[in-house]
Amino acid sequence: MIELLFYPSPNGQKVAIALEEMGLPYQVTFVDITRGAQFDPGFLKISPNNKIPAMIDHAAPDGPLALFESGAILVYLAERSGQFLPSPAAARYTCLQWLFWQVGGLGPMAGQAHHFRAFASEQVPYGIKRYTDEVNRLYGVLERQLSLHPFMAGDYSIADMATWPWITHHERQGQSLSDFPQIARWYAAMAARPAVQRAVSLGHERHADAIGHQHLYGQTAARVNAAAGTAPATPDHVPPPATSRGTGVP
Ligand SMILES: N[C@@H](CCC(=O)N[C@@H](CS)C(=O)NCC(=O)O)C(=O)O
Repeated sequence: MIELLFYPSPNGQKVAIALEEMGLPYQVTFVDITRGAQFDPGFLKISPNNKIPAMIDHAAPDGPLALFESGAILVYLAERSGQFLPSPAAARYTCLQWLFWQVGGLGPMAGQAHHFRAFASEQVPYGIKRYTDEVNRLYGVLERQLSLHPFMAGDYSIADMATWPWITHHERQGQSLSDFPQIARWYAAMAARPAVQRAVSLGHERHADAIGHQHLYGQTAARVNAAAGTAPATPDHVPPPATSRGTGVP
């Protein structure tokens, strides 16, 4: 059985989509990142980056295997199930390059756009413009790719599963799908898939609130070290005051 350490945010949902699409049996352990559960020493042993998603394959062929980082987890699950990551080299690396594009590009940039546009405790016009523009550029890249292929890497793959949950927040990123008709087509096709619908319904009632912001923003190395028991707590791990602007993760 695979244990998914999960919160219903885009990075958690991408793994839930993969598990549902692959038909792998799994159980969900909710990690409430809005209440600081990502700093529990037991969780940090599995996910030293104090972020979801993480997973444990309790029945892995060589013994229990724990992983963090959504891209690594998606590749593992694709190989475990033999689905959604082609074997021939050209198709495999095409899929991996788009997966890495999401994990290293769209995800972090969209996350910053969410922060500056919806959650920051002060309005920073430069930050808002920089990340809204960069997400817009990335949407343009995705639009061009989807004008050539039905899915990001040709056939439906873990690259699409990684990207789709981030597009659900296009409005928060300052983007309109009417400007990107190929993304809109692809987005609707995935939204209609029962596996995607099951995945996004997982824990959908959970939302970050002002207390959540105290745990999610203003993190430093000192805070993680203190939580992991590797260094004494210092004053700079005290959470900043909550903002009243917006709710949600990330
Ligand atoms: N690079 C990571 C990013 C994961 C990530 O940002 N997770 C967020 C939720 S979407 C999180 O756990 N945040 C908790 C925190 O920052 O303390 C991945 O792809 O798995």
